[in-house]
Amino acid sequence: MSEQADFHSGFVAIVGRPNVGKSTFLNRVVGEKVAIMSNKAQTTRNKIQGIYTTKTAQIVFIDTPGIHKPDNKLDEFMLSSATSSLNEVDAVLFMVSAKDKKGPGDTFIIDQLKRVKQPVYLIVNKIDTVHPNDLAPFVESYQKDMAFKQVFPISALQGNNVTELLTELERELPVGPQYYPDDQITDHPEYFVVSELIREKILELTREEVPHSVAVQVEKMRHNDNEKMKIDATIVVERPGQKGIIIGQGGKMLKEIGTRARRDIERLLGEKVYLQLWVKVDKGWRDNQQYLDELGYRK
Ligand code: GDP
Ligand code: MG
Ligand code: K
Repeated sequence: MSEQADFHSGFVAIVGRPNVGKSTFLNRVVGEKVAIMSNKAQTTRNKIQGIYTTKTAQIVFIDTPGIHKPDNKLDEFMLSSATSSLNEVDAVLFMVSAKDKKGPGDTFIIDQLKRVKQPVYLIVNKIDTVHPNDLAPFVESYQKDMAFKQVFPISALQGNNVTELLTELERELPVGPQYYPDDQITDHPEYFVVSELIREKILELTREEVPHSVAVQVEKMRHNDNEKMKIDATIVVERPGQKGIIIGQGGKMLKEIGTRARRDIERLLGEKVYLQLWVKVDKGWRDNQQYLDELGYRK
């Protein structure tokens, strides 16, 4: 796919205290089916929660759990990986509930967000529950703590102002490719989630050495003779160096990616899986339309 000058895409993280309405928002934006499916695949960090695709843009929403005051070592680890992931996305939505007073939980999140270089939007959800006059002082109580790129009062439940927010995000995201096929999500959700789980392990294990643009194509998923689900998937990278990193010394890295991905896929599908991974270099894969068609990507 040649990157069209008018197609924007990128990753948007949603953070906020429990019950502010993050899932409700995602369900409204991407459709219940996808959001529920992703919850099933809930595993580690940076779970993709939903993908919003139009003719001109693709917004990939990422859930960022673990942003709360740590009280043990695991929490600390979760927090540091969560905050560092906030610098890898293109924009951050900080969602609060107009129904609830600002609490220590919000203040803690704000302290983390102050260190984020990406644009941070304040999303004031549940405006259907408050009097319009109360909105301004509520917003000010947050704005005195930090500067937000923009403030969006919304009702995820009723839909108010959600379209406007999506339009702003489309504009904010850089020009880029359509990372994910739109049809595969609904037609073959398991293919999509499986490829996502593999991709997640690659990014998790290789850190910054392999870019987010790495593609994973699930070629086949079928039961073989001994009833095990056999999955073949190809990891597509742009440079031989990246292939080397993914394979690792003596194939160690690829094995680890496969082991971790298989565990999550088995949990997702509820059955034993035999996972075979291949790595392929395609220098211009993002420019090659025929190849992208094969992968299920759209122009
Ligand atoms: P999450 O924990 O941040 O994912 O929050 P949920 O999406 O699960 O929502 C928590 C509760 O708030 C649910 O009962 C939702 O129905 C409710 N809720 C979410 N958005 C709104 C809204 O815009 N208005 C109202 N009145 N309730 C909402
Ligand atoms: Mg939720
Ligand atoms: K998803």
